Amino acid sequence: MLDLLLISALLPFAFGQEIPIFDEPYAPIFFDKPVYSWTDKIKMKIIAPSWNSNKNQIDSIGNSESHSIKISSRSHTLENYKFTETDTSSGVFTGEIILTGFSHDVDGDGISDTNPSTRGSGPTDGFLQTERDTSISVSFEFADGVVLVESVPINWNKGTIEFSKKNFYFDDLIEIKIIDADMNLNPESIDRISFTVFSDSDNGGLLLDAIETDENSARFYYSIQLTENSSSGNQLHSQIGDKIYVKYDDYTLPNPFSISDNIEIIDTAIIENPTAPINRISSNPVQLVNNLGSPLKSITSNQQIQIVGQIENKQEFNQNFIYIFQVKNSMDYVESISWIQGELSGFQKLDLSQSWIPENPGKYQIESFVWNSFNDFLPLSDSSINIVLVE
Ligand SMILES: [Ca+2]
Ligand SMILES: [Ca+2]
Ligand SMILES: [Ca+2]
Ligand SMILES: [Ca+2]
Repeated sequence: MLDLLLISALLPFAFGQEIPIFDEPYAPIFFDKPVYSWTDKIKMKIIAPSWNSNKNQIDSIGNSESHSIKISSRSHTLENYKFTETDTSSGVFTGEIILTGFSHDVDGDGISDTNPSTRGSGPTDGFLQTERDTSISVSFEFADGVVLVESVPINWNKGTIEFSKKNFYFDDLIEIKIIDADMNLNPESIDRISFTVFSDSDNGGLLLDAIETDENSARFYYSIQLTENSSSGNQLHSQIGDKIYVKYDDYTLPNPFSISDNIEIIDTAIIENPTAPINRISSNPVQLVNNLGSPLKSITSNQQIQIVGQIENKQEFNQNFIYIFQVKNSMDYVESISWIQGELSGFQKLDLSQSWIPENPGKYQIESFVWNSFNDFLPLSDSSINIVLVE
C-alpha cells in the first residue's frame, strides 16, 4: 500500500490515458484544502481517465461494491460513495461531503449546537460525523485489489477577534472581525458568533452576534458606533480617551487544549481625541486687576493685586486641566507659583484668578501654563508671558 501511495503522489497530472494499467495505477485523490475543521465541506477529486468508459456521457465511479469509494473518519464511514465525471469525457471525477462533527456546546449555554449525522450516497449529498484531531480518509478501489487511499487532517482552531483599527475617533464606524473556522457550523448557511463589546465607561457593554460574511467563509463581521447616551442596539456608550474591548469565548480549541476547555479571546482599541493637545484649550494673556476687578494702570509694591487668566475649551467634550500661574523677579527667581485644577465642559469659558502682593519694586515676569495633568504634563495651550513693572 505504501508503494502505491508513493507512486500516486509522484505521478504528474495527465489526461487522455484510456486503458487502465493496473500495475501502474493512476488515480490520485485531491482535496480542496490541506486541512479542515469539524463541520467543513470537503470537495474531492479523483483523476481516473481509465474510468471514462463512455466518451459521450458523464460516467460515475465509487458506487459499486466491486470498486467502491469509502470516505471515513475515525469511527464513521460512507460506503460506495458516488463521484461523477466533471464532463462527458474529462476522466476527472468529483464528489463532496459535509462534515457534521460531534455533539458539542460551542457557546457555553449548555446546549449542543451540532447535528452529527452520517448519511448520503454521493456525489454531493453526503454527511459524515467526525471527531476532533483526526483525519478523513478517501479510498477508491481503482482496479481489482488495487485500493488508493488519501487522507487529510481535521483540527479545531483558536479563533481571532479584532477591531479594524487600533485607534478610532468618536464618530467612526467601528468594525469588528472574528475568524474561527470551527464556527462555520453549516457550510451552506450563514452562521453567527456571539461576542461582547464594552468600554471603560460601560463595563457591561453590549452582547452582539457577528454574522458570517457568506455561507462558507468562517469570517464573522459586525459594526458598532459610539454614543454619549446609554448603550443599546449597536451603539456603545463611551467617551474620548476610553479603551474599548471586544471579547469572544472560544469553546472549540485545538490541542493541547481539551475538548471541554474554553478561553476568552480579546482585542482592544483606543478612542482618540481628534484635536491635537495644544489646540484643546485657548488661553488669553493674564490681566492685572485690583480687588474690585478694575484693571490696574500702575502697580506699587506691597499692593494686593489679582492676576486673572481666561481659558476656553475648544472642543465639544469635557476636558480636564491644570492652570498654573508663575511669577518671576528680574533675577529669574520664582517668587510665587500656584495652580488651579478642574474640568471644562464643552466650549466652556472660565476666568481664573490668583492674588499676589509684590514685595519690592522691579520688573516681574508673569507666566501662565495649561496642562492636562501632573502625570504627563501635556500642554493644552500655548503658554503666555507678561512683563510687569512694579513701582
Ligand atoms: Ca465519460
Ligand atoms: Ca450551545
Ligand atoms: Ca456557514
Ligand atoms: Ca475555535
